[in-house]
Amino acid sequence: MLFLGFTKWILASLWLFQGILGYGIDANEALGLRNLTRELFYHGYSNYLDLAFPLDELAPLSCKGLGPDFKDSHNLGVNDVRGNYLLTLIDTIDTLVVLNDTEGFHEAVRKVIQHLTFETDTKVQLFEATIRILGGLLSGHVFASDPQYGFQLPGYNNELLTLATELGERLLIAFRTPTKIPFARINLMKGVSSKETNESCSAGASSLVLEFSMLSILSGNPEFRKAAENAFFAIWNRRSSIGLLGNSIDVMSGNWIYPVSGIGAGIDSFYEYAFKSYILLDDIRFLQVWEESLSNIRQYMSSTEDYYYQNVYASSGTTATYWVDSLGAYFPGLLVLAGELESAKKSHLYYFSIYMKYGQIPERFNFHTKTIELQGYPLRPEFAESTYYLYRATKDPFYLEVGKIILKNIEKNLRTSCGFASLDNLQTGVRSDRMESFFLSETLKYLYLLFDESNIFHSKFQDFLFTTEGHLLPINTLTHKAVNSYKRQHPGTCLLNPDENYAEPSFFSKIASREDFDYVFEMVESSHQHVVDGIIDPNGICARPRVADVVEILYGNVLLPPFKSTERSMNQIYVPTLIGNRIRLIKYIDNEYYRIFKIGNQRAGDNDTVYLTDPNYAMFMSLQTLHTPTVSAHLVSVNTKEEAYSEFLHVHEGTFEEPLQLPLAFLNTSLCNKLPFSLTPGVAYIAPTGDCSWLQQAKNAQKAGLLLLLDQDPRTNKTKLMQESPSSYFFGLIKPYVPPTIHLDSNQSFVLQWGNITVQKVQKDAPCYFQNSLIENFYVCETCFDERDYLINRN
Ligand code: DMJ
Repeated sequence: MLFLGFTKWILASLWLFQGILGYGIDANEALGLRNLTRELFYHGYSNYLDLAFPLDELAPLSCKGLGPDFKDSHNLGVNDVRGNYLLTLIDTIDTLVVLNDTEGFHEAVRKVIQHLTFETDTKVQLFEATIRILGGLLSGHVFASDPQYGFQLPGYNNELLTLATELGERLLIAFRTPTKIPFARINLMKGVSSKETNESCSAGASSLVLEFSMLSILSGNPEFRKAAENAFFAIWNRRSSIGLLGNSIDVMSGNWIYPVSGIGAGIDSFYEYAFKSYILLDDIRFLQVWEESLSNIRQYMSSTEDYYYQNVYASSGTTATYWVDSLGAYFPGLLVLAGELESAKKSHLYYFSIYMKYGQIPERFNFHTKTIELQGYPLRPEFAESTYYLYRATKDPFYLEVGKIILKNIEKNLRTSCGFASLDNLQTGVRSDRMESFFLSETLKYLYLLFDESNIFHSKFQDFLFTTEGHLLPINTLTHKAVNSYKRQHPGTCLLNPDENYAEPSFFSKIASREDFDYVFEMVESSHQHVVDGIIDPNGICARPRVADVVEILYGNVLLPPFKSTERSMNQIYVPTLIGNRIRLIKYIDNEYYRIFKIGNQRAGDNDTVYLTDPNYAMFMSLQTLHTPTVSAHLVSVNTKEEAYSEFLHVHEGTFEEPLQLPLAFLNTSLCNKLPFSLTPGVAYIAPTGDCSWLQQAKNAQKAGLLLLLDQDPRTNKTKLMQESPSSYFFGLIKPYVPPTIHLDSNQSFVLQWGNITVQKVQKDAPCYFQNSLIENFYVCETCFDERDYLINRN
């Protein structure tokens, strides 16, 4: 009861924000949200200073300070980050700059100078010490020292840089391994213990380049950059034959310990630092790593068209786990930075749909069972971070709305009397007494920037880069010169999609009106009616569509409901009958073509293919049916609703009434790898058993052009359906129907083309007759369109 109760409560609170998506947030409201973010920040920060400082973290339920767990050295979740070194203060230092709080910033710098010492007997994680402490100190130094930004501290004598250099020197010891891959943990006072584990995660060992390079640039000592760079490439050079990194590695031998690849926990910031190091240092080698990585991510990890990315075995690229983690929500932001805007939007939508399902993004969400695997929410920033990047790139008000939902949810559900609590279990609402430093360093920083259009980092000082902990590092000739010998301009690389590079704020959401908006929610089995409802203005005050550009075609008796509804399977739409089905078309920008944007109840996007499967028109199929061995087949397509692995594959109801007559061909390679050739239409193929999952084989078969998947071995009659890997299946390909296209010819007549069948022209507003009389009573009218339908499509 409690379980459901809390979820409902969260969702109920989200309902407060319904009805506004798509109307935009005006400047006043954005200002209000910015100020609310500011208020939340100071609630957390002042309480930290009053109740916790100089300890590392604030305990938001017991209202006290927290340092390392000295009693239990194995408590890594705590000891990896709390080094007894003013963690929250240092991590927060440049958020004060972003908030334009000069006095607060100066006060913070003075406190650090007065209290910080690294002569402390604590063992910390190299990565955490680097991104939170070193990053914070370096960023603080840049603003305290350089007058051009307006935050210079009077009397400042490079103390933060001196402290950063001291920390860097202590950390350098961890890099002394035969592989140059650093140990994951180091005692600040004593160095690396002889009993220290050899295991380090890839992200932890490799994503140190930004901070260490900046330290070299500012201190003049090249050793820091060299060490971090060696570690980065030592990890990269151990990628598998298909270009994938493992999750954790033995720093002494260089052998992978957990050879599973992904974009989330354990590897995440490797990719981030590949691309960002290229930006900061203008070093082409990092760009090459990023480009190769992205291509491999897309090939092996991307599920269902870039909406989410799964963990795969590094050696084979086959599925290893069935969850996405909340850390992976940074990836859309990184994709934006790298100019991959379309993929970024999709991936962000996927996380958004999870967010709306639970009112937070759980640590792990199982994309197969569509349930939570790890229940916590420790105030992480990644989703807000990506939302921020996407807003800067698109200026789509949808992202402001998302930010507003995140912010209000934090305020309503996570605020305590002295700070902000994490959630131990986001479904029961059980809280934990912890406010990680990244909440002030990143989560609220990104939200503040999201709402603060006039922030100096959006105008005068755009040449800054956020580290993985959200610390601001300047990009300038100094950083670019640091690796002069590699400096090269890479042709064809841009930071943003050129189309949207100069995005202006808009009142309407393009994102919320995408045709895949519902689809992504279905992928995670989330209800979002309250979101969609808000897209459409019930009072009709939205921009009006161009009426004449939308037409509707009705077949047969329009009073009859469709006999069977149209069905979507991924990017294919099956239309079981034309009778009574409405097809809506919208004019292309070039004014020559109409594109179908809705068929029956299905919205059709640019990448969709429409298949008419109306048995009345079976003649078309028989024209292409070939003869020889008989194979019984089930029609299989992609579907998101069924059980088991059927988010990818779904057996349509009923087999073909008549067994298909198809020539058989045998493949000598399994479908575990992508076929190097395309399958021939009209031929059924038998593939040998592969040792990867059935799902993987089916996906590869689909890429090769498969329309039908046979679940039955015609020789043994053995049916193996919907089982997990590895198993033997048979794949066939036939193209009994080809997609119809409709366009307007030079005489302003509609033309329906259906494969190589001769089609008749159809006069507008007149009944039409096809040559073979298969389609009767074809009507076109210009006015029967529904404004709502138009508004939820993107034209
Ligand atoms: C932050 O400390 C950093 O963003 C890091 O890269 C991983 N994620 C945490 C917050 O979730």
